[in-house]
Amino acid sequence: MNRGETGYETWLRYEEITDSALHTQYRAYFQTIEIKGNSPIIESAKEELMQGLRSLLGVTPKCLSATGEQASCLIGTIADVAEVSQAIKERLREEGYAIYSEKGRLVLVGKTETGVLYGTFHLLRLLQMRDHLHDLRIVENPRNQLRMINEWDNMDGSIERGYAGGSIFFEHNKVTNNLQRIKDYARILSSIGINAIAFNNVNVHEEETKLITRKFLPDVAKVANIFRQYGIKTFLSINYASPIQLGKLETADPLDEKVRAWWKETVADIYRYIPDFGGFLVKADSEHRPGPFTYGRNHAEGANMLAEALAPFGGIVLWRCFVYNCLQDWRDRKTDRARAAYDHFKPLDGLFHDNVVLQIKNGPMDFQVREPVSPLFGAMPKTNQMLEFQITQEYTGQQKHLCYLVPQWKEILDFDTFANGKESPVKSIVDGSQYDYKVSGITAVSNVGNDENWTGHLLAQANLYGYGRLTWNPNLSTEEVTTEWTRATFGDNEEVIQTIHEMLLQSWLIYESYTAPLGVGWMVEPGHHYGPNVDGYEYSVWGTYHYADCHGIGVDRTVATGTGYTAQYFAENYELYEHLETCPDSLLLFFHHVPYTHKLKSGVTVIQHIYDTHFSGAEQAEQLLESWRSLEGKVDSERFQQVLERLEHQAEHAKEWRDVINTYFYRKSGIPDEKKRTIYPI
Ligand code: GCV
Repeated sequence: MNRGETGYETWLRYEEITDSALHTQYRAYFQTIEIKGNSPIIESAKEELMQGLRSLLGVTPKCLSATGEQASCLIGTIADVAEVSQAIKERLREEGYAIYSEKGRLVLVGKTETGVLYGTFHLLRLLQMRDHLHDLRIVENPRNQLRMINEWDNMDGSIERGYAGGSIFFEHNKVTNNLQRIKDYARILSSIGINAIAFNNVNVHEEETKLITRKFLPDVAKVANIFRQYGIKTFLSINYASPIQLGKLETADPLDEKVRAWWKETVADIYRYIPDFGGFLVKADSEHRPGPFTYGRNHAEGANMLAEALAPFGGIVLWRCFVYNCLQDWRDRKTDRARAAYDHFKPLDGLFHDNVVLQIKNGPMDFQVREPVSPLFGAMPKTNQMLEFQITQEYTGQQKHLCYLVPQWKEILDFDTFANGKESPVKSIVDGSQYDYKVSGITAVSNVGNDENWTGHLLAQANLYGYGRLTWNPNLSTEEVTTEWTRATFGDNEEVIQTIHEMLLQSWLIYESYTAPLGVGWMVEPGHHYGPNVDGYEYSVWGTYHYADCHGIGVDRTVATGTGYTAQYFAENYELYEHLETCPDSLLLFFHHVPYTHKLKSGVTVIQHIYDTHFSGAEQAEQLLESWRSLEGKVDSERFQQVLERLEHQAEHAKEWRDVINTYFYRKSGIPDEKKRTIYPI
């Protein structure tokens, strides 16, 4: 605890074990180790294990290589470890592993080499959690096939919506030379089970368009080589207009023969450099990006053309459903951005090739602190789907505020879509078990940059960790994931663990309460989206995103009188959201326009709820700071200080949120606070 720590080591800091009984037990198991194989992935596993054990136990175990002597710890793939039982072999799927121990001997087998690597991280985690190693019977398989990270990194070194410094991948319009940092990142990602990455921004500007050319492919290949050693496949975001920009063609029409040929040649070239290239991530026809609409083609035609080029090499297309007209005029109160993804994609079900996956943001809008689950999940049984989360905290405090998103993600994963009757939660759609999807999974926008501690706010590392763990197994509980991260990151002191655990678990609802209660969203400054500005959001050019006037607030998305968005849900959820009586308070203003005097299920009026939550939210932000202060001297000073500064800012900024929002709605509604607290005129 006392060594100077910056946060760079994340949860892989492998703090020394001080309990002597445990130390003795662990040492016995790692007296001698035999690791079968020597491929790059196995080497990564070996390196990690040695580094971990050195740090945890203070010893370097003896490695045996086929000496005939029996090692106390045996590691390898099922092909290399002869003694694995048939029962275990049958239970292991691609990337799965088993760890078992008996009679003082420990065996770790992976179905594949990647399984060995994941198993190694699991084994080290057992030591980090101070678990016993006796009588282990662990068999693990990932629930999701694709467990991915998207970086929104630009080649000039900036990161769109990045809050932890610049890019670790690019600088000065080149791929960075700092490959060690990329390797360290690959380790971090692999430790939580990530197996795919697209490392350039989905908004592909002029320079990034060239990443698929021979000028940059050798450098992209260097990055891919590093990720490969950690079981991670590399993808690239592409510009749909590349045939025009790079190929000097007159069109990028997906049905044009020259365009199709151009993509085929380009893809073949990419595979010459990166033989296991994952494929393309595509943002098309959204926020000024080019796409098939320009040529009167639909998105199935647009995606399939790329899919055909990638298919011979086993590549896939990740096609984003974040397609909407950001400049739409919705003053008629019938036009609705929330409808867009479903309206565009649902009619295309069954038309996409089987190496296309639709990448769908968790909600119908855009990563707000609270919004409903996208109705597209489960609505396309004949089309591969994957879920997109945002780890980077664009609308949730930009890593200056503490906002632990695991509880939010759990709610989304567990949300019952009723797509296939009761018990069709989102997690069962995207893990491919509900429908016969060939490819599916989960992806998320990373929160990492080149800040020494990776995520700016040290505690934001918990979001990255939690994301990976849930993607591996969405059935893990929030408590389990949170405890794991807290222990691995801060050590054994129970008071420290408890305090941080509680802070994390409360933080999402605290952030919601002083920013945007009742599902209203979007009350942020334009452009950078930080800080309160009720009418500020840049795409609300035609008015507001919340329709607040002197009588009421909220967006009427009902079929009866509104935009009809509620009809996009399966019957049970449609009924829930359509009616004021059943709509949950937390999403009331997302679905309904109501007078300020409307009584919530909680018994208070909407306006009073706004005042109350903003006052209490700001107080709770102050309490987060106090909780952290109580840990002074119990957390190493550098990391203590880092977090302290962020929480101090948060507590102040929460007051600004409180005052701006309360003042605005007081002025709009003319209704005073029942509790007569001071609402500052701004
Ligand atoms: C990468 C939101 C963000 C954009 C982002 C976009 C997307 O609109 O503000 O920065 O662009 O989502 O997901 O494509």
